[in-house]
Amino acid sequence: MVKILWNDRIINEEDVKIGFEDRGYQFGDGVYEVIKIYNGDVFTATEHIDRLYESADKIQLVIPYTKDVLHKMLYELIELNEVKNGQIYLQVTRGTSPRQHNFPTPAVESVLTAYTKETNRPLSQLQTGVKACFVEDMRWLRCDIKSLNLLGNVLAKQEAVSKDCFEAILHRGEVITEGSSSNMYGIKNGVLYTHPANNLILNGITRRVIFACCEEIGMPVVEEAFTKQQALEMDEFIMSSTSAEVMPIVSIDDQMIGSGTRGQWTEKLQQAFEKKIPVSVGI
Ligand code: DCS
Repeated sequence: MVKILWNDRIINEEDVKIGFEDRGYQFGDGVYEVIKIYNGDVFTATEHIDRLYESADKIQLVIPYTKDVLHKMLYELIELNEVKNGQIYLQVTRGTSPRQHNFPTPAVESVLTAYTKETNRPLSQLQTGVKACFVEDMRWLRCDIKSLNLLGNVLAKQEAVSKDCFEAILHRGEVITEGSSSNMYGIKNGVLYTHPANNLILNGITRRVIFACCEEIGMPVVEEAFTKQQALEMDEFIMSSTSAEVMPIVSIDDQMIGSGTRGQWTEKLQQAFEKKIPVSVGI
């Protein structure tokens, strides 16, 4: 029986009751996280939980449990569901109350749900790399918040998939921001370039792990926005996310990047990343 974390209780899936007037359902009024489980251990759990509370804070949503309690509940959940390798999806909404745009008056309890899922690492794509395409970034101006409102991201990913691409590279005008569910980086002459962590992108947890990896392998990081044209002229290109890890992008809009295969710096980064995850099955 699959167990779900529902507020501060872990219960059977069929016992979870979500109101049709849940503000997450009606407005996308809430925040979420996707966290990776490697070898029964939650990877970068503290960073994800911290970012969840930061996102909640930015939309004035109160999570009525301490970070510590949430941390313990997540461990309990993966133990009960016996997940070895997979992920946790966790979301918190502003609760259930008669539909009105402004916050419920009086305030209601937020609604937290978290569940686990077994997933495999994308091992072959980490070697071969994936195709991407440019898509105009049509999202709002608070992309630093990991909000449940994902329509802009959903439409961008759909456009990419319809073009047989793994990911959409979003751009505002000529400037690359990030992916529909990932961060984007170009590598030129041994330097890693990526958009600064401001309101236009999500400050990815994998992005932070990549910065640590860059330090270890002696690769300078420049947090500066670059253009679509500059992207096409990079020696190597990568995207990162909790599920995609350090993923090579070998073509954009059917134009080859560098040699059109995984580059040497990408491989070094992947190796450094691999050493940080609790299980090493090789890439
Ligand atoms: N940018 C966006 C818009 C994202 O949705 C994500 C993660 C990232 C960057 C990368 O952040 P992490 O490195 O912290 O994962 N998106 C999650 C999602 O919705 N599915 O998988 C990861």
